[in-house]
Amino acid sequence: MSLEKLQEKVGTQKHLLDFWNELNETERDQLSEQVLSMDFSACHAAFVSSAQPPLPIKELRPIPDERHVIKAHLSKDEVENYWNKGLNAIAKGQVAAVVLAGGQASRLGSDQPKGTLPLGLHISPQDSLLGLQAAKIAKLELLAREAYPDCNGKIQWLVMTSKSTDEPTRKHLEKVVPEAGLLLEQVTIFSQDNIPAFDMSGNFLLADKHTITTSPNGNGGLFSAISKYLPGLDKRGVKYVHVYCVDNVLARVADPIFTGIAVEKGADVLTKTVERKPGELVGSVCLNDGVPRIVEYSELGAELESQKAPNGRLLFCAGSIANHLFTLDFLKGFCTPSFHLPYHRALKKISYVDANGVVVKPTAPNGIKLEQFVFDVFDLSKNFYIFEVKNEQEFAPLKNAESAGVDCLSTCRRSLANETRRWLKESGFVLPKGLVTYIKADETYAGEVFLILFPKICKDPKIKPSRWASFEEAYRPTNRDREETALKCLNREKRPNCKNEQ
Ligand code: UD2
Repeated sequence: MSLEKLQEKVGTQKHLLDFWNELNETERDQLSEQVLSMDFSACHAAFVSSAQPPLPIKELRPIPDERHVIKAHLSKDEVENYWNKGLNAIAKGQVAAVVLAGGQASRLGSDQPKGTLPLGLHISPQDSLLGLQAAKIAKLELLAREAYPDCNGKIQWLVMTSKSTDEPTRKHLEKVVPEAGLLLEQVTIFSQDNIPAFDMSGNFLLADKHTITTSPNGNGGLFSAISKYLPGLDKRGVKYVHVYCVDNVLARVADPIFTGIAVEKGADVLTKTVERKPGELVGSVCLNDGVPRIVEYSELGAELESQKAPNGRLLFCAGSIANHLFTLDFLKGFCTPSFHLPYHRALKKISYVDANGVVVKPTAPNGIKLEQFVFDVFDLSKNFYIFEVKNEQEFAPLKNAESAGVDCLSTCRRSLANETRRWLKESGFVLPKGLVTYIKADETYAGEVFLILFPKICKDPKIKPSRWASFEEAYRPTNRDREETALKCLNREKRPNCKNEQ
């Protein structure tokens, strides 16, 4: 490609070619290829339009009570009914899970993708976020097969990466997917697009003399990137697509209760929330002019942010944890390769090559990255629900380096250990104080381990399932403990079950 042609293509961004004469053949090829692959006017238009808030605020209201399912308010039977409906959908192969793993983990400061980092749990294959998720999927498939022996549904797992996370994520999945007992065929890895980064005036930046700086186009880049896989999912009979962030160590991947609510309510979009407390800087799910959306803390304004409802909770109490469920029909309604959402601006410190060819590492934000947000499609929903769960049971994200002291590796481990302790306690076992234990995800999905294992153990004392080992090592229940739990389990098993449900 001649220099003249490239100059024509870059238009006003001529500085991108300032170092052409210094580049070797390979570097010239790389820069030419990047320039030719970019739509300069579309990028410029995205920069200009992102100056305005993507979705202007009109009138904000909370999600009405009848569309706000609160797990803590459900009876045991209701929970079980939703669980059974979700498990039934899994058994029929109707559920897919999509993990958003394209983020650059800049706050964590790791050069390895978050999903692949060792968590320090020392249990293989789950000692990474992706490993843990793979094991949960395998466990759910097993639970679904046990409940519906005639069905052999697989959960399709789609992993969205980006240019920088793709290769290491693929390598890691090649290892943990078979270890967890999943088939590589049920995993689809695809990459979202990148978009150029800008200086404050809208000029493109050079990362080095032959590379234009780009970054992933936000987790809302999912919808164009996934579009080509939707026909395949449709063919397999998938109806429900769980979309969640890679960084939540307590994420209940393909949660049957979540899916069960979508099945029962006929919801096309459902999002998990946790109760927002005063001053918490999280986005709130609400209605804007009657249409569902997430507003930032700053967009709510001081008055609405702290306003209380008659029940004593915050009026805007639905804190978003980036955990959504879409029906496949909903996605099929708008996902195309060229679909994009309005861009949001994020001010960032972006290294760049200055006019002298020197790489500058700024100490204060000097540039703008554009991002689409996955939840900006909520306004397309025709039947929207929120499902409120407990923060400590389902949300412990890995966002920061250890020095931050919050949302870091040690807090993730602590949350997982606390949740394990709670599961054990609910099953009648109290772990000795100070003892930290984790139950492998192939032993339990969300604490139901004892329902499955104890009746077997009690009926046949010779059975010592190997998957029981980690718990046995930590705490040896007495026979009386076992009998009591078995009794509870057996009583529970007498409830009408879902085997014939279709
Ligand atoms: C996200 C949510 C926020 C809140 C919070 C809770 C969005 C836009 N924001 O904010 O509402 O619920 O999580 O933890 O969802 N990712 C990609 N590609 C990208 C950028 C991000 O796949 O281009 C993934 C990333 O790997 C992660 C997830 O999206 O799994 C969330 O990204 P984040 O950590 O940048 O989002 P955060 O914490 O600002």
